[in-house]
Amino acid sequence: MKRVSLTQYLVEEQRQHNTIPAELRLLIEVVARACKTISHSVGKGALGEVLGTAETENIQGEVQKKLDIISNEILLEANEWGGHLAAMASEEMESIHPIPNRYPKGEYMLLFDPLDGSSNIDVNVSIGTIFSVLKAPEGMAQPTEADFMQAGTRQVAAGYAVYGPQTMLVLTTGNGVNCFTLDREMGSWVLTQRDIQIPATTKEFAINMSNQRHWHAPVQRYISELLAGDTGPRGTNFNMRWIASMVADVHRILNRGGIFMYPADTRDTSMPGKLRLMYEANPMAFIVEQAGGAATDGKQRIMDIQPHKLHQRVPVFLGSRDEVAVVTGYHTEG
Ligand code: P6P
Repeated sequence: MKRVSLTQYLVEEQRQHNTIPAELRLLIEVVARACKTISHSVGKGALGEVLGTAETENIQGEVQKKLDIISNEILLEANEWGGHLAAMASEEMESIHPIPNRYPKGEYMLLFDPLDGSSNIDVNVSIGTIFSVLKAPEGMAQPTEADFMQAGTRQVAAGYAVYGPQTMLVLTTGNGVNCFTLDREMGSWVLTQRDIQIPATTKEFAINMSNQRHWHAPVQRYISELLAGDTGPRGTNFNMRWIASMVADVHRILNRGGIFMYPADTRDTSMPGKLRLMYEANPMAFIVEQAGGAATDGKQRIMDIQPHKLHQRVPVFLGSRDEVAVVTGYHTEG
């Protein structure tokens, strides 16, 4: 197959769909370059003295890994000077990060989880970077958190990099989902999968089973039916995978179908589930829907949720659309 670079793909998309203005193309290329740098750091492991914890906690109250902080810094420094952003927001930072006054400001806002799956860093399991792009409100002066409170349907781009056996970049700007593989020798992203489509049905589910005793009734019922296999109402056997890196689980689902779930449970009346809406659930929901899948919080489309807080959490059910419809149906049945 003729090698198509990320830049060529973005230029051709702009010609065909007029949905990637030059400033957005610059933003995507800068983020992709930052992901290359993160991939390089991640790949060094112990040799780069980047493993282990940083003895600090983030806003989520999670102990930060050295690579969490390194990845966050890489994304901030790469995106500050280009003139394409008005502000950034990160899982690793309590408040938003306005562009310093010494740099020009642009019309986009970038949100990211710089290194998702941190618990896997020190044991050499795939991790990733997730990002979401919103437009800054017209006439915005000094950006505030309120300017970021836009539903997922307002995203103009979303993507993730997965740092696994290959380093891959998965991207949507609203016209399907495309995948690029990092050519480490050339240092370039090469288009390797066009217009990924998630199979509508699946026999594979992803959930952290250790939380089973805490699940609400609809999830209890749904999972017990999957586990009953061909002896139960589903009449067929299901397989289970749980990598505990959302990026890696979603990448598998994009390629072979499946349903990923991180439900709310009886422990967290105030904190519905573990995953964050703005920089995990929304970008992944955009990608999954663009690949023909579905993404709900159990009752409504994730991308329709009106955010109220930058770091708010949301229950997540996403993947093969027919399977998401089953578990959503159990929630709406009550
Ligand atoms: P658990 C990683 O910390 C993460 O945010 C997601 O990437 C992943 O799907 C989930 O949490 C794993 O959670 O409870 O299984 O460790």
